[in-house]
Amino acid sequence: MVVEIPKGLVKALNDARRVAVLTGAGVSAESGVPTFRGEEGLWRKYSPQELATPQAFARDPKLVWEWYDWRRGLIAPLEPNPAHRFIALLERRVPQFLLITQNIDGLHQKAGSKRLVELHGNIWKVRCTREGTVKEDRRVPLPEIPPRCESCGALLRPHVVWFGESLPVDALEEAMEAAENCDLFLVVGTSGVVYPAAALPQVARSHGALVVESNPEETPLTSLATWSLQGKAGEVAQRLAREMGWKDEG
Ligand code: BV8
Repeated sequence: MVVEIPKGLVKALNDARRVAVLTGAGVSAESGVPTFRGEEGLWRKYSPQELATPQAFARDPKLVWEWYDWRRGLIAPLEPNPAHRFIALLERRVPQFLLITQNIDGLHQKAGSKRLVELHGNIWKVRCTREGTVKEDRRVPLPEIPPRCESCGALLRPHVVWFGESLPVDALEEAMEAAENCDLFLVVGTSGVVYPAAALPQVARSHGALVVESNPEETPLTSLATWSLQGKAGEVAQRLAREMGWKDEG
């Protein structure tokens, strides 16, 4: 399906001084990372309540870590796709930019994005449940499950935000500020059902920003969008880069 790029969008992207981008699992789908709610989504086999909550971790840390260890093994060899690269390119071409990702896979960083906040943490970081210290840990597979803190022996947990947990305050504040002040807000590959991230496009819209959505399906955010590009993020990105005359340096 060839996605039509509206002329108005090309002009808006060229004129934009402040751009904010919100991404969800869909931006990593073409890299091979399963989404949460799709056909073969992660939640079909497991329910979020069973695995992505502090209660689940308290009840069965081994089960929760088996799920994360499996996801880490799956993600480790994967590469960014043209959508990640387009977003990293966009960052270098607009005066003010912020990428707000809900993803924990680290593929935006791998694509060269620098100005980003991770609203839901990062699967490559672990946190000591006793000391609160956060470390990067890229061991795949983990040598022991559940892994323990090498300095105090307490359980380690994934440094991600589970349901019912608050988002990192500074990341959320930075995201809100960007949504309130941007003139263009791109939403890529999110089902728009998880809050407070899903509220950001509405914040941008109500502060006068143009909102652009890239998603093969309609979402609760589609009605907010000035332009809705119904297609896969990687394909839309390549079409958009071509219309903008930008080469994908990636
Ligand atoms: C909080 C990290 C305050 C872990 C995740 C009732 C109403 C409203 C809100 C709530 C409610 N009950 C509870 C809440 C709050 C809750 C919430 O929103 N629940 C929802 C389910 C109703 N939120 C929270 O708990 C948040 N915290 O509110 O704190 C608080 C404090 C104390 C007590 C109470 C409240 C914390 C939420 C963070 C949860 N952590 N992940 C991990 O990953 O293991 S959420 C997880 O789902 C992801 O991180 C992601 O952010 C989120 C949303 O998923 P998406 O990224 O959108 O992915 P999804 O699969 O859903 O969709 C993929 C999309 O891509 C689809 O649209 C598809 O069409 C599209 N797509 C597919 N292929 C492509 C594509 N797009 C482009 N190209 C393609 N090729």
